[in-house]
Amino acid sequence: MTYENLLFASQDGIATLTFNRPKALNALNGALLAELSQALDETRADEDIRVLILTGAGEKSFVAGADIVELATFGPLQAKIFARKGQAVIGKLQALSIPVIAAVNGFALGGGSEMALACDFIYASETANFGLPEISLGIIPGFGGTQRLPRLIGANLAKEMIFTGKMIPAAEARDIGIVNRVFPAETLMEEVLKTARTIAAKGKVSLRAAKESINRGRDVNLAVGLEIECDAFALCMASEDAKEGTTAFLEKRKAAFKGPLK
Ligand code: CO8
Repeated sequence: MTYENLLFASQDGIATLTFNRPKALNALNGALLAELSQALDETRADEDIRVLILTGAGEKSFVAGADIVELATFGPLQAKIFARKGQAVIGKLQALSIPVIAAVNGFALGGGSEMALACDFIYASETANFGLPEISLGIIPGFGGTQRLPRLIGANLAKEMIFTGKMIPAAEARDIGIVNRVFPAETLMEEVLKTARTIAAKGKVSLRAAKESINRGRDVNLAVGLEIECDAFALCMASEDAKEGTTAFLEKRKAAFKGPLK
């Protein structure tokens, strides 16, 4: 499918979804969110896609937040509907069973940071900046920022970012645990692809089980989390991938994982 506000391409099991409104620094409007929802459905339906990468078109921005031109026209009811729509799409992103990497190539502000936070991890360019500047607009983050950011970096650091609305550079975002790795802008996508290829060569069933265990375990106590892990581990053992992985080790060869659970 082709989109107006997104570029979507897939090769060798790795799909790349590029936010594509560079004139507005890839700001999220209603049309873009609707297309993103469709693209995520397309990703989910395609068994061949093993890893998804999100990035922004142009050199300046990943996503500079919700589209303020559109936002400024909202009354409270429309704001609630829009926030729900954004949360639902970002929830759909987080719920994808395959690994998702955010390649943050510039501004990740407001809804843009919130989008990146819903990915499994973030690689950023040295030129990237992260922030939740909503407070400076007289509003607050509405696409999950008050919830996902404190869970990731702790309440106090999240409060400092949200209360001041200040942007922080990629290196600082890495130091406080928002970003995994920082690269020069020219090599960011190459590095993201390298990691994506490493992941794509692993078993789809075990990747899914690992992701689900971590994500579901994060919101429950340790005992329940360990139960989730046990069940997911047992389920992996029912897969062709587990048979292949263990046999390949014993036969001293590289495993060739095929994927779906039989
Ligand atoms: N929305 C719409 N247009 C934008 C946005 C945006 N978020 N960000 C930038 N643009 C546009 C600018 O208006 C400008 O357009 P034009 O060329 O037509 O004037 C173009 O992009 C380039 O931007 P600048 O000229 O401003 O570029 P600078 O390099 O000078 O500055 C900044 C870059 C610092 C990123 C600056 O553009 C900026 O501060 N942008 C706004 C960032 C922001 O506040 N984001 C948060 C938005 S609110 C949000 O995300 C809430 C999410 C939850 C919503 C819940 C729903 C109710």
